[in-house]
Amino acid sequence: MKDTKPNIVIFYVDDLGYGDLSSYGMTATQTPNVDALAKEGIRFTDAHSSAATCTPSRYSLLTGQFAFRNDAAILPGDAPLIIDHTKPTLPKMLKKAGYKTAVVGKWHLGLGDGFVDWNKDVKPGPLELGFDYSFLMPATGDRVPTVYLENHKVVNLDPNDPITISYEKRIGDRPVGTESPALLKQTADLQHSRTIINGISRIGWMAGGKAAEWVDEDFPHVFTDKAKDFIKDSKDAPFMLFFPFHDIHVPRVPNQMFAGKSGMGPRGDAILQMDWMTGQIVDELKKQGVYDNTIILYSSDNGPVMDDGYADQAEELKGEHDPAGGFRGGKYSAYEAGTRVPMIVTYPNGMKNKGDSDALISHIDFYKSLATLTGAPLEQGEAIDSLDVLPALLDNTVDAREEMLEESFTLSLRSGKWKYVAPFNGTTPGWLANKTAIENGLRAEPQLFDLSQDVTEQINVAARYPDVVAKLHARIQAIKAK
Ligand code: NG6
Ligand code: CA
Repeated sequence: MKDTKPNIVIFYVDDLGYGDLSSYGMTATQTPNVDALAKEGIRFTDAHSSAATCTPSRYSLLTGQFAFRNDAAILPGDAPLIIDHTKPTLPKMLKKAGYKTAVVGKWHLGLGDGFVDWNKDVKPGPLELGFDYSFLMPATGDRVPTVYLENHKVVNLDPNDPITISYEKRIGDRPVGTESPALLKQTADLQHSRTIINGISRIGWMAGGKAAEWVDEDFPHVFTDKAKDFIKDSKDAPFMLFFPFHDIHVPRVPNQMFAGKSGMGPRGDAILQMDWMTGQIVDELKKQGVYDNTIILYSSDNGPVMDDGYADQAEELKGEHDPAGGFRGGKYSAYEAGTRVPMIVTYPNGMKNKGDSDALISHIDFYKSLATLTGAPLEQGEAIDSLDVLPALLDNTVDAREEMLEESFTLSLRSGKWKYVAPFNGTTPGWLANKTAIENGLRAEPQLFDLSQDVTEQINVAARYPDVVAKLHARIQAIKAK
């Protein structure tokens, strides 16, 4: 008998801000495919990535635990796997419930258990974490190695031209950005000016692996096709597809189908590309007759950033467009735009009430909500920071969290109408301090905002409500000690 458990598709866009969809107020260009999902399901207005950067957000989504518990921060491209593969994970949990699982897209959670030899089996990685199939960009588009990894193997690797990478010193004979700017499609800051591959200088140096190099402009087809193949092959089993986009992260090098189409330069074009990819995958679900029995969770890993290392004129060409949708801050920031992102849920067979929802939800809650949805058993201590908010995911009249932790370079707590940003006494990384266009929210003194009257976090009322500050600070300490 065919299993009637719903399929699960998690679309995880990279660096998409709250205001970056036409269904969330963007007027400069249109995202019809994502907007169609918003019309058919619930459009959340107070949903959050667990953190304001990529690795920590993904870490939490796949483990149901806060990234600070494992010091998970933005990883270099040669970092080991940051999730303990002997512990429970979201895909392992779903496998117990009978699911076939895959990840297709950007990984950025590290690979291997120390030094990675890209010419051998690269593991542990997603397969050891419970994915039956993986097709990855290993870290991000701006980091070497610029090759695809399918399960344990680099795709198209010529054994006579082995790959080596270094994040410390120059290796190989490829040109580098600092010396050969004429070869570049976009100029970049020093950090992103090492080995040039496909006209883009990257973070880190790479030697060998010529036949395996990716072409950035091909991403939309390559990743979409792999996702469609997985859906086709899995349509008779319940399946879970985790689809973390590379878009709209830097380098933004859209396919010619989208280049120049948004009127906002490569960043806007990357939004159109992401929208098209979403539509293609949703169409495949419909073609295979499984769309109605699929829950789609669509969101972004952190807030928006304009200049993230490459001169792609994101700021200059954005015109009136407000990527943060009116909220303060952006990617990296402790303020709301760091983690408040678009989130849409569709599930034709299971949705109770659709429309807008202002329920407070963190992506860390996908874990327990999906466990409930699929009937998967949880182990003692599994996903300790996750909350079952399934009723709110399927009904826009139902509330979710009372309290929610947000991770950035400090910790913040939403509680009722309050937003508390804990003091930051560390040293702001130099590259972040230099990003003057983004308010990172890091202050030595406590910050407290009353979001019911001040949703843009302009007036710090910490001095006026010391008792609230003390209470919320103690709550953060208690969550840390859990
Ligand atoms: C930063 C990079 C930035 C981006 C980010 C990761 C520098 C100066 N900046 O360290 O370009 O790659 O890491 O983005 O190297 S994330 O969305 O994957 O977290
Ligand atoms: Ca990101």
